[in-house]
Amino acid sequence: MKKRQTWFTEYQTDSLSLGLRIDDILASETTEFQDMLVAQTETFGRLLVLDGAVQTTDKDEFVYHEMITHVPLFMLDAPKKVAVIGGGDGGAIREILKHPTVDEAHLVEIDQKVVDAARKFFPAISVALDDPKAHVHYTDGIEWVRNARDFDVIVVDSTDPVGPAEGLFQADFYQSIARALTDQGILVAQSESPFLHQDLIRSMKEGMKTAFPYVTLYVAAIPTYPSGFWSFMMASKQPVKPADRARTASIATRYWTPAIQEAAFVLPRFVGELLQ
Ligand code: AG3
Repeated sequence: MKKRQTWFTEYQTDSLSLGLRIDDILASETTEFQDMLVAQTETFGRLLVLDGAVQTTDKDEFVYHEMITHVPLFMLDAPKKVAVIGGGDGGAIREILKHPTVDEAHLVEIDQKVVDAARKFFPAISVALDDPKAHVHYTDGIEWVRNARDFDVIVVDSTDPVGPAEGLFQADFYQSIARALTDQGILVAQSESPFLHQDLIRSMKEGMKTAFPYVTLYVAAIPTYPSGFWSFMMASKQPVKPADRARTASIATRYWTPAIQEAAFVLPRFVGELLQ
């Protein structure tokens, strides 16, 4: 049979795009907050797009979801209370619940339609959302964090800093996260591409520094995101280092390893310079 010649294109900048040939469009709707598309691609399996930006695919989601969660969680001996702001697909919650000490994993997603689509079209990603330890809140993460307390890790699994996620990149949000964390608590936020979003990375660092003395960056390869090279920013009130259990933990992962726990912070010179 002839292959369908329909393509999805993400316009990553005004002069750069990523194209994926798609076999089928599974959902396309405008929610209260954003445009959402779910499509079947040849190369990456199912694809979730919000406001024209690739959020996740079946084939490479493991990189992002493992790295945004295990790296901060393995800095602590026994993380118990964890929250994910955004991340409606549930991938971060799935990884967080692989840590046996976690007894509460909160997902704070503004757009219920994203969670509904994840349950329907991405069962392997959303699989943990029905776990009794998972608590799903459909509300604005900025509001929710204001009243949150005693969290060990808060993960900001946001879309790009335009539209609904804009406030998730601002200093006052980081300050309210600092109040929601324990003294040993850790903030991690996806921080876009070191090739394409250098000003953003610098401004996130300045914003986090208003609330946290320690701010670092680590990286991972994510083929469907702009430039394929992605970063995560981590902030804490005290210096952090991998817990002993990071070396011995038997946790099912495909990207994260005990060596990557440390190696991910080894930065190319041009990336390290973004933090100076
Ligand atoms: N959220 C971060 C995606 C940013 C990608 N940007 C882009 N394609 N322009 C991922 C959600 C996964 N839980």
